[in-house]
Amino acid sequence: MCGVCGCGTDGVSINKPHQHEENEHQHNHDHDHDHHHHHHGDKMIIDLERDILSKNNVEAARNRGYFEAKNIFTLNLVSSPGSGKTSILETTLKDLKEKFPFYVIEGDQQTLNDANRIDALNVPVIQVNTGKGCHLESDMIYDAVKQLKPKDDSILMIENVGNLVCPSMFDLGEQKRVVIISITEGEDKPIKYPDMFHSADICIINKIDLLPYLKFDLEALKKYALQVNHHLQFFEVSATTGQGMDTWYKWLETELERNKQKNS
Ligand SMILES: Nc1nc2c(ncn2[C@@H]2O[C@H](COP(=O)(O)OP(=O)(O)OP(=O)(O)O)[C@@H](O)[C@H]2O)c(=O)[nH]1
Ligand SMILES: [Mg+2]
Repeated sequence: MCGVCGCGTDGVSINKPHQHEENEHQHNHDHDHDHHHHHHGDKMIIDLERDILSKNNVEAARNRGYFEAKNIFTLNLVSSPGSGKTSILETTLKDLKEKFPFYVIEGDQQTLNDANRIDALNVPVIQVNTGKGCHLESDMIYDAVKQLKPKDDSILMIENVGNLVCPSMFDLGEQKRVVIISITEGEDKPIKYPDMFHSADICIINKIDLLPYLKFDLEALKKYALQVNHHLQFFEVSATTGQGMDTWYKWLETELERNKQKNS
């Protein structure tokens, strides 16, 4: 069990799309719930939390060193379920895959659905199924990267498990963290779930094609998000219509170049 967010880390599996199809609807339920530690009040929980996060941070540093040495520009895409992480990836890959070499790591508790969507675009992808886990951790990225074998000077997109809370605490060794919020979620999410917005470098506001149908205040969303992170940069897009995607591509290209200069 994870002492940070209470989720389990049992049953993690790393799969290539279209393989291990039997994993899609099954989950290993014979895991051992009798852990080898006992909680004596809050102290044990705090120690456990510190251990898990510091272990993750060490492994994140290892990942980051690997990405820097190979000049792989790595992004960690985080959002609540259904904000459009995979849709934004699909549109981005369709538009830019001839220009840059992309690799994708998909994180979900179960299914190969998202990996199959990326695989359909002929972009190399690995699915990490976290089982009971509600976020990706650095060692899962390390294992997935070993299978994915991204080339030097490429872009690695990591789609985290849909969850607006726990992934914020786990550095994966990425260069930039991208938080996605869709306008159907309500403008107050950044102040309700501040850690995710605080830890992000940029914020993609998705599904703006739905603005005419919703009572949603875009300026209020930005105001709330800036309250928790005044460096946050916004991109207003629709993954479906492609509206606004150019501004995000421009950012990606600029940061890619900046990252290359830094690593050379
Ligand atoms: N109208 C509209 N729908 C969108 C847009 N982007 C995504 N969707 C829809 O939103 C739903 C969820 O999209 P996904 O891309 O699967 O979302 P996700 O964040 O990857 O979801 P999880 O991986 O399950 O967390 C799908 O039905 C998409 O078609 C958009 O820009 N506009
Ligand atoms: Mg997805």
